[in-house]
Amino acid sequence: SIPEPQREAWKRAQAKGFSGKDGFEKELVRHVETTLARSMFNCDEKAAYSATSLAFRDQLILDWNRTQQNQTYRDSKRVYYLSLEFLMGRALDNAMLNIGQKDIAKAGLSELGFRIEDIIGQENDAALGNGGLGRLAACFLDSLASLDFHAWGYGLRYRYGIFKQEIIDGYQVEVPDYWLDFNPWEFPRHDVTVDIQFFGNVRKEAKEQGKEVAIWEGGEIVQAVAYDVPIPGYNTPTTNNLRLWSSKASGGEFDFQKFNNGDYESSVADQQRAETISAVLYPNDNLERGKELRLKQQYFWVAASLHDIVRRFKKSKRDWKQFPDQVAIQLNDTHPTLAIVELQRILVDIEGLKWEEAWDIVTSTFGYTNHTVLPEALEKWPVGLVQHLLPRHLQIIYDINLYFLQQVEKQFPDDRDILRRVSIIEESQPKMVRMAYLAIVGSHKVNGVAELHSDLIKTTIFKDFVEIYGPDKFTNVTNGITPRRWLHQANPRLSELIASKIGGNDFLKDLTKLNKLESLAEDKEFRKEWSEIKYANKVRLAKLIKELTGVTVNPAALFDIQVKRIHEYKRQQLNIFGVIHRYLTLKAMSSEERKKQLPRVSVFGGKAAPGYWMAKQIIHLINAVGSVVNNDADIGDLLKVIFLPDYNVSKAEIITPASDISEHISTAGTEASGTSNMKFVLNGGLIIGTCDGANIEITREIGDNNIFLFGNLSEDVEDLRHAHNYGSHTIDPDLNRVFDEMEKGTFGTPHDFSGMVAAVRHHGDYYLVSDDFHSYIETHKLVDEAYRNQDEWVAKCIVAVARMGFFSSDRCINEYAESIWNVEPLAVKS
Ligand code: NBG
Repeated sequence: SIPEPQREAWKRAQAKGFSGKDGFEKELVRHVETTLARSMFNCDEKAAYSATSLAFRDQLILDWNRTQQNQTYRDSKRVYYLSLEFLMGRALDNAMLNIGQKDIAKAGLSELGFRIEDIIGQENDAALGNGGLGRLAACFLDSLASLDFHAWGYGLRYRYGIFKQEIIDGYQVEVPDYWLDFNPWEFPRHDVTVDIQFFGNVRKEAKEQGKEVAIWEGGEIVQAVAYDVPIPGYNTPTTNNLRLWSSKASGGEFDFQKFNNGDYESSVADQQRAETISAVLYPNDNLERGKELRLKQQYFWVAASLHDIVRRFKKSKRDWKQFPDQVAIQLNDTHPTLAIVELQRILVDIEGLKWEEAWDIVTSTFGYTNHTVLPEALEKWPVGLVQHLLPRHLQIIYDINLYFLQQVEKQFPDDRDILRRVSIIEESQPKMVRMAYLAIVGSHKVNGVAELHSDLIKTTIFKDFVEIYGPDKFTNVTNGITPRRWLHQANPRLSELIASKIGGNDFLKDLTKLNKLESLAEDKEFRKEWSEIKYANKVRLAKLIKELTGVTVNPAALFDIQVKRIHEYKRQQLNIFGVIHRYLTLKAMSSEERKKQLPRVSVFGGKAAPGYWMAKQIIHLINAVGSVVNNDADIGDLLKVIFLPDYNVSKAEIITPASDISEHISTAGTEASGTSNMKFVLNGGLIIGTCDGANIEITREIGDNNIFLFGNLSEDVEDLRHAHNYGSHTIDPDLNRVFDEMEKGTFGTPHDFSGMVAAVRHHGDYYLVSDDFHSYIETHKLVDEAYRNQDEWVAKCIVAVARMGFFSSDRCINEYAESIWNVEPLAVKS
């Protein structure tokens, strides 16, 4: 650092950031004219976006520097959130709002000839995630910074995020997402690199006093380069860091030796192979496919992050025993489980600690969050693959398992079968490493993400582990969402109305303050303002629908929305079958009767994993139904069916505030939590849902007369499935009518949809579509009836919003901090 006598000069020259509208305009124009080398004669919206972002990035980075210096100086315990996905969406709007300068930017941009919405709209989403799991990580980062926790996120800097979805002839087509085109929100740290080793072999070397050390050598080295993304807290100078690793061939661009020897192609190939590691996000939600490259991604990211964490710890010259007092690492699902093994390796092989001592440190450091009970989503890696890629790690996994099983054997001497059941190594053909078991054994706390889910993991997939460790190791932290993005940013008018009625913006930092709204539910004037905002939000969505699909929808109709990844367990098929049923019912009516019906718009959105055939069929059916219904003159505005292409975070910000009712209709016991359910209710929409995930707690909070629940309960699912397979399985007659119509070709070639029909009629109806169909249809009738009474409907919405305080991700983060991480917030000192 700079010697004392020169520091005064530094301080005089210190960067200050802009203040006020004029200051902003100056910075914007400076960036246009110098950084971008343009002028007022060729500054288009893209350039104005770039310059605005650069101006705000400068603001952020000053706070970032201050926060990081402060955190280093205070040297208190830090939280590290390891997640393979961070579904951040756009950054500019969020940055402006969190640092409280959006009004300035709006005024400045307008003076310079731009509309702020157009500028915000230029940004590509940072789509480094699939669905709920990745968006949860993004909400957590916002809360950690907003609450002044010392916390870093660690992830991968994918060159391609989740694919873009186009709908061509009613089918999903995947297009690569070139999001890094221009990204002002990241700081490349070419000086922060870590060499990551793969393959090779392990040799034991004798040391003094009969000790042995394992030496992992040979193989190949890939370089990890850090890219830092500043995470601004809301209304606080705290600006935390998200560090994303990018892969590069070690030793620079390419191997000059090979190049000089004329082997140009292979030197480029090496470089490309290295860069492949961080090239693409795996596009599966709730599904694991054991691909070697995925395992490489996991180790690459985990090893780079741990190296960084350990390097930071070692600077403080503390004893290793204090590591868990300085470091809490949260594993977002099992994807980063190798971090457990890597830390044990660092401590034993490199730092020379005894196994037991090291293992105590490791298990006190990690916490593991489980996000699913679906068997197809539980990660397992073939032993042979791990052996080949990470030979030393496999040995350590075997040792961890050995000590663990010895302990279990002592504890349950009479239960021979338990060892087979809980072993980290599954004795199958081929043998597999069970990552969830490894994560449990290596962590001090395991949590689920909603009450029902946390109960289910304790009684089903992790039952034996509750016996072994006792129930206290297992806990629940119900998910939440950040009210900054999901209310203030997505629904500015509603946020403003609320602020004006309950005495200011404080609710954005303490969402329980919304409860002051409750008394206004009966206030006629307030209800009117509320409805006007909802209507305006529906107009905004109608415009987007028109732009993206060409279909005109009536904003006065009831908007019924289901947006999320397409998955059989989430049951978009139930929804579209229900829509067909509605269509058939309308068709069968006289025109007089039709006039009495409530107009509806059914909106669907979501991506299907590229290899998920059934999910793609569902998308195709929705589009096929849309093209029939939307063009049927008998129906007109009574029913419109929309599939919105390329659902992502920035579209969610427009869709969510526009819903009257949204659908959260997973088969009971399958959706761990869901988080869009919370977003919709917080934006003044009611929900129709099953007794699953967080729907149950939402009901408890907002009251069961403000939610439309239907369907079988999770405790009955197993018996129903059993009955389908071994008893008689009669299909709901209304559903049969829907199927008959599909088979008649009403919506195009019946063959295109035969898989979906067969899944229910002939293949055991695993997701209980037929069992829940009747109550689903009946509940939609109740929705229609309730919507007719607008006064009551709006009152319900207001009461529901007033009672949503619990679902802020701030509450979640405080729970993690207290019950899992043992950390307290520390504001930046000026
Ligand atoms: C998902 C669940 C959702 C939950 C999010 C966030 C995975 C593996 N799980 O229900 O399906 O809301 O995690 O916890 O993506």
